Amino acid sequence: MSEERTLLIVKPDAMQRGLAGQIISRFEQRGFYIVGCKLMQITQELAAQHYGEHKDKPFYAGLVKFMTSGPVIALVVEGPRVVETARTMMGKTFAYDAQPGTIRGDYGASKGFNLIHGSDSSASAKREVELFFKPEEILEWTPANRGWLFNDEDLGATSE
Ligand code: D4T
Repeated sequence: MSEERTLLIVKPDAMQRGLAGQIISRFEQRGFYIVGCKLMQITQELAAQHYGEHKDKPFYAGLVKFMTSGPVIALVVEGPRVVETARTMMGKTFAYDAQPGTIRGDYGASKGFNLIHGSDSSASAKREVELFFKPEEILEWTPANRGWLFNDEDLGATSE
């Protein structure tokens, strides 16, 4: 099983509420590792590219206004099956609907203020990482405890 990468965004509501550290910490605790990280304010252009699939939806204007309203932290996080696992950790899209134990279910009760973005597939992850990060902004490294975080033999045996 090879490593996977996903794009996470700590959204403006989480930043304004001082929850970035707690949210990022969950991914570290789970065993995933940060290979890219930047504090930024998303521009209209970047928001339009990132949320292009939603441009005709009624919530699009509000979504772009929210996502461009203040600082975010964009992260590239790595580890086996990180795309799917991160989505499980985030919980359902609308925070009021998300299970306790998930990030959205533990910190949110809103609809659109849902704290975090995570790529929804390997293809989306590749596209979104390239949208937010230049290749030189991603650092190749392996944490010292990697061998105790993931059993690569098991992962290989169970992967499709
Ligand atoms: P993101 O992309 O922000 O991580 O969220 P999800 O992947 O979980 O959900 P999504 O792409 O379907 O929606 C993007 C973003 O739009 C907001 N939204 C969505 C909203 O305000 N009203 C709506 O009806 C929908 C479907 C919430 C997340």
